[in-house]
Amino acid sequence: MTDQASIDAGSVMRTLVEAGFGPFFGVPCSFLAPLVTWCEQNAPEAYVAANNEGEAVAMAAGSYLAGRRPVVLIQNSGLGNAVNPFTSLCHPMRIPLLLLVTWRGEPGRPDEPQHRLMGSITLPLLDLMEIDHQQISTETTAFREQVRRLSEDMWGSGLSRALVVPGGSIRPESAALPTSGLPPRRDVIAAVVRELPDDVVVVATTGKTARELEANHDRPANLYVVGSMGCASSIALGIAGERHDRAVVVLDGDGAALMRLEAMVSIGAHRPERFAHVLLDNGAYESTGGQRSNSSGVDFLAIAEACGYATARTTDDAAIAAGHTRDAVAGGGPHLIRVGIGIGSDPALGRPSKSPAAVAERLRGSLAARSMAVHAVDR
Ligand SMILES: Cc1ncc(C[n+]2csc(CCOP(=O)(O)OP(=O)(O)O)c2C)c(N)n1
Repeated sequence: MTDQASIDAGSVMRTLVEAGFGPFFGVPCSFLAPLVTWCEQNAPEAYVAANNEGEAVAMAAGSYLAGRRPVVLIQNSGLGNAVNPFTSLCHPMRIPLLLLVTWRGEPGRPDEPQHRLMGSITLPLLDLMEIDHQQISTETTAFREQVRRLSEDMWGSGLSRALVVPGGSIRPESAALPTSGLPPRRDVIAAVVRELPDDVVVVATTGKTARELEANHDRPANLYVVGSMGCASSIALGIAGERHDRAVVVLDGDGAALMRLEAMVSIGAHRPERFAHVLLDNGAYESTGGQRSNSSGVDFLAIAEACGYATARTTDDAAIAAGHTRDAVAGGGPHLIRVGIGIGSDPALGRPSKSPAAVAERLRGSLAARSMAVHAVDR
């Protein structure tokens, strides 16, 4: 258990930059939100938004080769995406990166179930990767000394080093989220899901999409992908591949879709017919504090078409999105429906009440019940 002492984001960034570190490559975590927001507001050129954590490590490695002293900012769940470039790129090439990794699921602190296992293996995993680590100092002078020593050690050894960031270590700054005239995620989810038949499987991506679906429209054919960000559309494809009798809708986010863009290639290649890929695009990682994603420069419709989706449409209107989804589940897919949504959600939005295992088992039950009926008819 750690205490709640904290250091402000500006002190962290200024100390690192004064010690020669930068640029910063990352994928947000709410524990790191103050740092990313500080960069967006004060030094946008210093922060490079990666689409997944492995990419952040690889870009940082390139930046080191080009003469910089890069820093990687990620959530510990994203260590799973970063293991390969750390172990088979940075280690053999002796490319030393400074890693600021959060500690979701820290033993002894309450957190979500998807963070429990990674929380308990975060430090051993860093040990296995030969990345020496220490907890971030939350006192300004001690932090400066910590960075000075780390820096000496890293450049001497050629090995990466990590500062582990428990919840609350870096002080949040009040960051006003941008507003737009676009519909909130909650309204689009309501419009899309309300009219779907009960047997349509709905797979919701990590973060507030899954939380809003559970809080407002819980049903047995739903799956809440609470962790494994970016995997929702692949899970949906896996279900659709087995169950041609069931329509599948995936409620995706722009950040999640970009994290595993390869999923669209597979969806286009396998062409599930009753498949609606509803991409809720707010241009941000809203669930972790509204940091900018790379989606503003991305034409998801063109990507879908190039990957082999049967149709790709875009709208900023909840009712039109619902109509497109209704059409899509009838067949002729796969279909992409990109929906422009605003940033923002209900501040009182709760945490999931059901365990991930219970939700998965319930969906399996829903699929099994129907499959026995299908087999009975077959016989
Ligand atoms: C591998 C991994 N990296 C980072 C996170 C932290 N995280 C949870 S939700 C989220 C934002 C998702 O963004 P998007 O898909 O655009 O949906 P939005 O929150 O904007 O609705 C992030 C970065 C995570 N859960 N897993």
